[in-house]
Amino acid sequence: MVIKLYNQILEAIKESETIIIHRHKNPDPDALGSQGGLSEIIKASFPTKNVLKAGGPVGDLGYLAEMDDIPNESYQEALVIVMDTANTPRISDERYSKGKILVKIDHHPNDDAYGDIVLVNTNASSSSEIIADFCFYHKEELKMTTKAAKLLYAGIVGDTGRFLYPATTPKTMRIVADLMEFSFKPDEINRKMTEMSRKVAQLSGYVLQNIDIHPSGVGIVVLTKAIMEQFGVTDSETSAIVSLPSALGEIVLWGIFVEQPDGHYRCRLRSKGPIINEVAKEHDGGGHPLASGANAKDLHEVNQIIQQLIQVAEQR
Ligand SMILES: [Mn+2]
Repeated sequence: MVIKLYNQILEAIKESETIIIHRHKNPDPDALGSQGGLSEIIKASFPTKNVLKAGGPVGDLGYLAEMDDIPNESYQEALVIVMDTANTPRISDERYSKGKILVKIDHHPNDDAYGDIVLVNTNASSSSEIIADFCFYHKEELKMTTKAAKLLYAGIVGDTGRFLYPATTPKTMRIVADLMEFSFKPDEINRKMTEMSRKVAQLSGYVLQNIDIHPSGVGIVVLTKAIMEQFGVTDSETSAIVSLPSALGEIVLWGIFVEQPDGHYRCRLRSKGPIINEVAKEHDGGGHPLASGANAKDLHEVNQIIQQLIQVAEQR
């Protein structure tokens, strides 16, 4: 199944002069790594093709990939490939639908199977792993480069939490080994990805001191606008604290609720075992069974989500 899709996608790439690669909003290293990695591979393999990266600001991840300025006309005959994005509202740059052919490549559950070609592999740790596998499978025609290997490595490290999460498989490690044969410096990437600003370090201290732990094993962190202001951090900087509660043995699953400028809460849900994406789906979200995102319009809805999480934890 996957091999057939690999062939179809390679054919679509060969037939297109312009290839525009999108990814999700608020990009993480896997979104940028898979987008940038695929872009580098296509450029190296087919130097005459026009390969462009679409999407909004990349925050403090500019060391991975920068976006291109893309005129509307470029979409007319373009092959559009969307990386790492489960559903269409999450795609960065709405022009994704303006191309000739649309391809979805992702590892999240395929609830929204948009696109003419849909390659979704939920067994892959990351979209970057899929792109590396795609490239190595077609190694006669697709060229892995040092820059692509570095980006894909960063994406895999990001989505596996440095190989800590259960999505890390023997295949993930084999692919990582092959990527490490290229001459980038993995330790440098690891350090960059672990690095935090002083204000995020201080916010981490706050989170560990103030996390609420329900007897069922649910960890709860609510970051209001006032707290964010106190630490001088933005929403995108809070991604650094999402995995912190995992270190506490008594926590089984947890929610991080971050108030947004318009007053709604962005919710990140994580679990060590019990399935939490069903809760996310009921609150304008979705994602992996053990790592999902949702949105709550106010604190009342945040409390509803917390009650649902407690139910999930108590049912296990
Ligand atoms: Mn991903």
